[in-house]
Amino acid sequence: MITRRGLIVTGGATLLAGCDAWSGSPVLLSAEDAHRYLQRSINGRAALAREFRPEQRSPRFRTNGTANPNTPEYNALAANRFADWRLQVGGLVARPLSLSLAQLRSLPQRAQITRHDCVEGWSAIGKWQGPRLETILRLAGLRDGARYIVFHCADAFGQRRIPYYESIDLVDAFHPQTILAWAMNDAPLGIGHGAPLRLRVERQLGYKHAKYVMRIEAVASLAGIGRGKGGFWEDIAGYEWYGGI
Ligand SMILES: Nc1nc2c(c(=O)[nH]1)N[C@H]1C(S)=C(S)[C@@H](COP(=O)(O)O)O[C@H]1N2
Ligand SMILES: [Mo]
Repeated sequence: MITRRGLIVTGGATLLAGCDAWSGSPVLLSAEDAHRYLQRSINGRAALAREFRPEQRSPRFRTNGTANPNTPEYNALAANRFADWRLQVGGLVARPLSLSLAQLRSLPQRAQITRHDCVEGWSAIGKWQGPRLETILRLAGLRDGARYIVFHCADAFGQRRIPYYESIDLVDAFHPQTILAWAMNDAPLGIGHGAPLRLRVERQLGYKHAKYVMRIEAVASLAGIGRGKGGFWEDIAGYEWYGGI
């Protein structure tokens, strides 16, 4: 017998009782249905995005949104190949961090070949490498009350020059495929793709994958950041905050 969140498997039949996803009277499920249900609802957000083989990578991976922040500060950092760049980690953390690219490269690394899906309707497969966000958050130590991780970017987008930012919750922050990538297709990230560091949050749409990440902030609430909807596109165009694929 398995009991998890009200799911009870007895012999060949399964009784589902008192689960929020299924209101009304208890439902009888086959063992196969029960298995599928467990996969989807219990592993749901923790499931891995599909990974691909090297030869499945797209020959061309377009850039989208900002292709170069082109501010004096960013240009100065880029001119020095980001040797003076530091990732700031702050907010609700026990130990604020300032990490160089060399330090990020010396942490345990994860590499993954995944498909990027842009909400505008194009996709591309590429290889990404960097430390897991979890590794950095453990170094910094999240304080009580931290619920979201906000990524502040170097670029200001559009004619109104609104700073790009994004945010994710702790489920995605600790997801094994959520990494801060400094390499793409085995080369340092190019400026078009977000140099020196971008987020990969593989279960979500392209706009969540913040490029040009300068600062990471742990917060209790998204109110007071930008217009409070959790991201640049969420604020200005009503995109979903959770851009699940
Ligand atoms: N800082 C920043 N991050 C960003 C964007 C942007 O304009 N600025 N565009 C987003 C969108 S809509 C997509 S689809 C991807 C594009 O990533 P790419 O340029 O590497 O293809 O970056 C996302 N992250
Ligand atoms: Mo996108």
